[in-house]
Amino acid sequence: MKKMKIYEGVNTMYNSGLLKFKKIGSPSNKEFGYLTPIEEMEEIPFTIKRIYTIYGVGQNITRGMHSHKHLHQVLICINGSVDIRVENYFGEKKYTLNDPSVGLYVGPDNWREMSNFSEGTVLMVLASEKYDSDDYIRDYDDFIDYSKKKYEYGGKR
Ligand code: T46
Repeated sequence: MKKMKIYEGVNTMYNSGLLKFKKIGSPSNKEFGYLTPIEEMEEIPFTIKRIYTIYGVGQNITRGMHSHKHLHQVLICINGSVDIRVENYFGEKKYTLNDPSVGLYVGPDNWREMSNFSEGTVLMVLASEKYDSDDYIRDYDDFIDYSKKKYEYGGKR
């Protein structure tokens, strides 16, 4: 994992926060628009092994509701808007993603919930590992127990 400057959330949360990407273009040149380059180990603090997109989600749907033991991810809302609630042993925080030049880094041991998808939302996720169903903790009580055992006595991250 590469150390990245996380510009929001770093004081309140361990292991998650917003990453601001470069936005090439200018408001005075509306016709050109913008371009946001994203490279692994540059804007993204890990090697990207998998990309998936979430789209076509109904408005009253909540997705996620699990944590990961080892997976690092960056969530980028490339169209529309979605709320992401992240919770870990140290606290919780809610983010609204609605800008393709912003990514939400979510590391291991974070419970995540995605809700309030606007119509047409496309959420792209860059992941540090290939899909592994054994990496998920899908039961909230198991997540709490796992986190307590890992962090309660100042356990290592
Ligand atoms: C996460 C949030 C942000 C695959 O076969 N391959 C994949 O790479 C993924 C991500 C999922 N799947 C299958 C597993 C399930 O049968 O797709 C189905 C839906 O997956 P899930 O219920 O885990 O989807 P979400 O939207 O609740 O969670 C996903 C990711 O799984 C998760 O890692 O952090 O998006």
